[in-house]
Amino acid sequence: MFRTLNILNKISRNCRFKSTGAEIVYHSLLEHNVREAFIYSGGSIMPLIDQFYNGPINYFINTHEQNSGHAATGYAKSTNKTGVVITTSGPGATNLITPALDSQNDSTPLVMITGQVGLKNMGTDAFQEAPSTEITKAFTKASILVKDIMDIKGTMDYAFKLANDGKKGVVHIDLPKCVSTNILEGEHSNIYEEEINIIINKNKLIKKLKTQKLYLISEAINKSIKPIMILGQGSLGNKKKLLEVIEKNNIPFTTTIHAKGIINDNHPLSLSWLGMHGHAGANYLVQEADCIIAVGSRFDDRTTGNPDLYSPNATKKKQIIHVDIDKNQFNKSINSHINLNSSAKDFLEDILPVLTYNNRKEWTNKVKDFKEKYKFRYRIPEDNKINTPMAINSINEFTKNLENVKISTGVGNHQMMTYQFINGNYEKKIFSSGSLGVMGAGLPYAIGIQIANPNDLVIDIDGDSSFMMTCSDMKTIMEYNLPIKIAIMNDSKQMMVNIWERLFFEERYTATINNKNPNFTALAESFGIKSFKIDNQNTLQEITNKFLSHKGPALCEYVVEPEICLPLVGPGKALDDMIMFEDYHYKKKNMILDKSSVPS
Ligand SMILES: Cc1ncc(C[n+]2csc(CCOP(=O)(O)OP(=O)(O)O)c2C)c(N)n1
Ligand SMILES: [Mg+2]
Repeated sequence: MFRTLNILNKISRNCRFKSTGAEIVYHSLLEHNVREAFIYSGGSIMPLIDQFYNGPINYFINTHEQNSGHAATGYAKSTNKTGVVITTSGPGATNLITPALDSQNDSTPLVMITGQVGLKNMGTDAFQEAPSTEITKAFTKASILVKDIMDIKGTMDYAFKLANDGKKGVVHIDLPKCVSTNILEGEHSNIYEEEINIIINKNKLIKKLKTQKLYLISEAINKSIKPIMILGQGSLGNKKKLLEVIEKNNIPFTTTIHAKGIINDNHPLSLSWLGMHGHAGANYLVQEADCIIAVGSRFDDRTTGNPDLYSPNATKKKQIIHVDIDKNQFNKSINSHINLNSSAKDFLEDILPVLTYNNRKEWTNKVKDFKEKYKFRYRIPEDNKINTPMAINSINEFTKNLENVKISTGVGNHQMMTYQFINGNYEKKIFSSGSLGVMGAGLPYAIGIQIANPNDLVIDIDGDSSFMMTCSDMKTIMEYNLPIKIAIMNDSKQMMVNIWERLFFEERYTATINNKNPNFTALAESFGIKSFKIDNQNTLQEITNKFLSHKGPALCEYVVEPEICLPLVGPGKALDDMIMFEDYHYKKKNMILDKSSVPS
């Protein structure tokens, strides 16, 4: 701490007396409380990277800029901090596009700083030149090419403010090499002062405008017979107030994947999570509800099914309510009848006093029935073999009563099954790429999560294909001796897509079968990572326990039988038009139904 202050003082002195652009950026990172950053070097960014030499900010190097971006995203998702990723120009910047879009789409605060060729060389197809801000401005909250050293400080302040304002997201700063090596002669400009004031005043204004809408919302909820609250990522951090609201008015709730666990899945009013592979009870009752209250959720198409067929009763009654901090989310996919531009926190505080008690016995009983009736199911394969749900269940057995577990996933069936079979007893327990759905995020996410939460048990539950996309980052685990546990569900398939080929492409299996996979355990050992392998039921729990109790980094290959993930809302179907477990497996004789498949 003392060392940090010293450096801050020294740099602030330097800022007044001839700081370089790179020094100003580094100073600003310290001012914004950045203590960890994910960086990857290269020519144009060297002046800034050089600032990290013996400096107080811990830096981490992944094996690819995409991984650096995902690690910064995992870091930010698992904390209330802003992720910071710094790369060079050209390929360094373009390699960041995928994680930046992932971060933006999942509302994760990320400041990405890229090097750029000198201003005079821009537009000449110079070595390692890319039109970086032109590419990123299509999806970020702001993409700023800093042309003058005077503007660096103001730009950095604005970036951290904007990334965390309202619906959080990505701000990209592109830093030409001449700007980072220039020396500031005069004062910092106040280039974004006005924008920062607008952000501050906008938030005050939003608060004032709400009264009438709140009245309409309370009327709708109070008279509703079958309300459901849909909780999204924007509602995280408000467990206490949420409990008061739902319990006072007996409002059942369901969540998106990101908000799973915000209130324990075991709560009697919980319908678990909803959507394409979500809890069938939640999907059925969202369609039956007469009032939908979506809080901090943007009606992502994975959670609505066919929007034209969405919640017909609530639509008819004009009682679809959308509360979101970002008014641009209103009426994007689902037309809502009452929109409230508010943070979840303010909304819950304001609505609580105007709700009246309502016992809604019939509706809440139905919720309990449906929750039980449609609990997630899986089969037990023959010949003592295991499948992905069984493997995940064994991980759940080990972790379900622990408090500091954080799990990342790849994208695919294993991801959906993780949400199905891991206990949702607290928020921010499972992290995955929800909106962009990018395979390969699991391992670098876990790295960022472990760095941000050094004392937690961090597990990456990955698919064989997802893992292969970024597995070079085992080197990063080895480099920093991060005690991450990698659980690979090896079904030798891109199973999620393979199933779609089975269901919707007349079983023409194309490009979804991994005929050959590497020897995962030998691969892990070559990175100095302890390895385990499980291919049968007898050793499943025992080896899982050993694997997860191992002190350092470890990888376990689960050799799993391919398994379909159900329920499934097919393309173009209404949310309650699902392929159900019982229907799909009816008459299948080679599998035994597991009656006790739901974790408590
Ligand atoms: C970068 C990227 N490319 C393609 C896809 C499309 N996709 C979604 S799931 C999936 C298969 C995933 O396979 P695996 O990681 O083995 O998981 P499994 O479904 O087998 O559990 C594919 C190809 C994607 N989501 N991300
Ligand atoms: Mg697979």
